[in-house]
Amino acid sequence: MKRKLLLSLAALFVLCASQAAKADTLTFAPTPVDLNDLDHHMVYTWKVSNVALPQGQQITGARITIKNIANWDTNPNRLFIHLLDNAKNAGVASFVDDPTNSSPVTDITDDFVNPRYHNQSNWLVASGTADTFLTSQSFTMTPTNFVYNFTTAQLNALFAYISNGGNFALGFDPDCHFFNDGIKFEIFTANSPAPVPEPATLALLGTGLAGLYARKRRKANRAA
Ligand SMILES: [Ca+2]
Ligand SMILES: [Ca+2]
Ligand SMILES: [Ca+2]
Ligand SMILES: [Ca+2]
Repeated sequence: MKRKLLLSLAALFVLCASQAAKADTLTFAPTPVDLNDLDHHMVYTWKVSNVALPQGQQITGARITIKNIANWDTNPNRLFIHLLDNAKNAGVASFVDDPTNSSPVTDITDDFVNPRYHNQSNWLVASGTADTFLTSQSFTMTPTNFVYNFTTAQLNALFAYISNGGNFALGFDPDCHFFNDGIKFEIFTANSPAPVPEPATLALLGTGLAGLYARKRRKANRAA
C-alpha cells in the first residue's frame, strides 16, 4: 500500500519534470533560400504567415543564421536587418534601392530607416507598420557563418508581432552584394515558468513520507 503510494508519487514527479522540459524549435527558410545572394541594388522583405506558437509555450530565443556569407568585393559594405510586424507581400519580395544601377555601388543607406522610398507605391512595408532594428554587419570576402541571436527586447517585439495577425517579416537591406549559401530563422519556445507542484501535491508527499517513516519506526521498535 505504502509502496504503491511512493510509486505513484515518483510517477507524478517524472510527469512534472517532463512538463518542465517541454520545448520546441520552429524553423523557417525563405524562397529562394539565399535571397538571390542579397543583391546590393535591392531591399528584401521575407514575410512569414500562419505562425502558431505551441500551446502554453513562450518564446525563449530567436536566431538568424546565414551560411557562408561573403562580400563580393573589398569595398565598404553593410547588411541591415530588421524585424517587422508585417510586410505588404507574401513570402519574399524586393524593391530597387539603387535606381542608377551603379557598379561598384557606393551608397550605404538603411532604407528601412531612411524614408526616401517609403511613399512609393511599391515600397515593401505599409506606412505605420511596427519595425524593430535587429542588427547591421559588415563582411569580408572570406565566407563565414553569421549567427544573430535576438535580445530580450527583440524577443518581446517578435512575440507582439506574431500575436498581431499570426505573422511577422524580416527585412534585409544588403548594401553590397553578399554571396551566401542560405538563410535560416529559428524561434525557440518552452513552457515557462516551470510548473511548481501544487500545495495539495506537496501535502500528499509529506503525508506519504511521514507514513513510511512511522512504519519504519514501528518495525524498528518491534525488532528491538
Ligand atoms: Ca540595398
Ligand atoms: Ca504581425
Ligand atoms: Ca540601401
Ligand atoms: Ca547563393
